[in-house]
Amino acid sequence: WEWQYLDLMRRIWERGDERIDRTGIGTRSIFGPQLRFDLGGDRVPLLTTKRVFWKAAAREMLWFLTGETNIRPLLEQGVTIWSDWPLAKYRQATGTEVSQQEFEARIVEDEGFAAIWGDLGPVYGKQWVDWPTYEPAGEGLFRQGPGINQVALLIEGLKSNPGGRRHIVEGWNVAELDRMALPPCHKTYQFHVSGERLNCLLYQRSCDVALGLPFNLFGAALLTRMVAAQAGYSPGELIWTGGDTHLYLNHAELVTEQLVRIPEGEPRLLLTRQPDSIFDYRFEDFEVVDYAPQGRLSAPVAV
Ligand code: THF
Repeated sequence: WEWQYLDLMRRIWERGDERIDRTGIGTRSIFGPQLRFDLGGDRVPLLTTKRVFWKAAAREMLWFLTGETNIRPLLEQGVTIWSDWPLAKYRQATGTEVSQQEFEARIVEDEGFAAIWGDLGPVYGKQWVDWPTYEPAGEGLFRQGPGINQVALLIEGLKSNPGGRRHIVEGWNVAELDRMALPPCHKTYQFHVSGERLNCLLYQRSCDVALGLPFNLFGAALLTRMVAAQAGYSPGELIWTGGDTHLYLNHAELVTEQLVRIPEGEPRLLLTRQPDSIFDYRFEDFEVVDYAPQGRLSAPVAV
């Protein structure tokens, strides 16, 4: 399958249209590609043409499932992929040139500081497990109702109504977009039962192919595996569809190097324990085997 990823990368680099994006860095971009992977036999879409830090992606996925939106628990586990946005905000608000390391250390050490500067707003986790509701409170007023746990409802729905066409987890809460540090990129997950197998279709509105996509694919595969295990299905197909699917112009070196590499091996993802609920997985429950990637390729993240 990895050739699908590399072909996508080549297509964007050679034929994408160049445009100036929100971050000002500039991208080459195509609209609406699709990738498909069979998750059967424990196979997992993990790139072998560079080392992907799947452990950070797994910790990120577990963090989403807790409903947490503060980067502090991620930093406590050494995961720094969400630091850039709060850091940029802090630098802008205070006019200080604090380093990323200093900022991250302060978030970990100082709970009050973290509460103010570490929160991303109502992003993925909040919408997934605690989507806000409103109830009429008389005289045209509304009060907050109980939050909706979309993930819990998903598992229930998959068990009780396998033929359903509404098995969706949605991150795009229109009313709250302006309070999010970043509106969700991997915004819609739809699940589909086909016989004994559970398929997942992920729609990602905007995709950083070099840095984000390897994480997002692994994360979606892991989520599908957990959902399948909890709802009693075997893993089926993962279908990824991108909206604006791009390569940043400052990722040229990574792209050029990765495109001469040849995929090798077939990594597998093992879920070694079956907890009672999808919310009870721990990082230690995941194991990746047969993963011997080629060397790391680093590139700057656009904020
Ligand atoms: N914004 C942009 N511009 N790109 C993204 O990939 C992205 N994300 C999330 C939100 N906004 C985004 C954040 N996820 C890395 C990986 C995933 C990210 C952000 C950054 C990254 O830098 N990866 C490096 C280093 C990883 C590490 O040190 O652990 C890598 O080489 O993979 C897409 O969801």
